[in-house]
Amino acid sequence: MPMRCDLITLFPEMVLPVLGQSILKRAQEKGLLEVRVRNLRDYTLDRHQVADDAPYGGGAGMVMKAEPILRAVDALRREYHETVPGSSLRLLLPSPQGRSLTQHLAEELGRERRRLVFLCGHYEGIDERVRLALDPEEVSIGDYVLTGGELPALVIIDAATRLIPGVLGDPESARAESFADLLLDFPQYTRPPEVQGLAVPEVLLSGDHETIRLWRRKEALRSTYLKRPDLLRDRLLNEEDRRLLDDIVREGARGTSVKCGEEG
Ligand code: 6GU
Repeated sequence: MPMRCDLITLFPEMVLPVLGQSILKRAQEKGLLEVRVRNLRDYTLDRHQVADDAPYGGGAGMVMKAEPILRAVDALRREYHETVPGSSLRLLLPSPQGRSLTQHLAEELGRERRRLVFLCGHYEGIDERVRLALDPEEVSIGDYVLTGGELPALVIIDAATRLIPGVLGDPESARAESFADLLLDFPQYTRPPEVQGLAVPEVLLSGDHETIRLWRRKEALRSTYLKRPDLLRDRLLNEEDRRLLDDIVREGARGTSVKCGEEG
């Protein structure tokens, strides 16, 4: 079951190149992700295809008109109702006023069977009647202001797509990485064995899988303890994690790169 998305935007050219690269591209080729990008201008009725206008009450900037967006959603409903009777849409409105995007929400969206329809606003905002008429779910990607919903929509799609089984080559990688169990990543190294006098920790060359597993777990805990202690605060640690963390605290804050021979 692929994750199905529709992006409604005034700027298709802002999102298409991103969807055509790397893992998002491969996920689509594998049939695990489907993204359709709709140009909002196609849902205007006037000769000049105007999708924005000055705000009532005055003030700077432009406001996205409600009707083209409502018409676009209406067209999607009809279109998908024809192909899959009873299928419904999950309307998402990227907005700094929304609930925060978390790993938990990304997982949920990756499993969603309904189509995800992203209503991408731009400029000073969207006519409030879009919210009143459609009651979309507002999702924020952080406490800062962006120029539009296109980049957040891509961020949300990216975060959800990499969690779909089969998207990443190794099923371990989605799980082991940052935040999957709410720990930061352990440090990674690749060839050559030395770069500007900096060596690869010897344990990683040892071939001893259990020792490597413990080292990585410890470094993930260390990185989290040093950089994001809030992630450890209300977390139940198992016996092994507690022992590793005790070691880390005793060793003191001395960065994430641990020289070999200093272990145990
Ligand atoms: Cl989701 N949209 C917009 N337009 N700005 C944002 C945002 C979303 N999240 C943070 N800033």
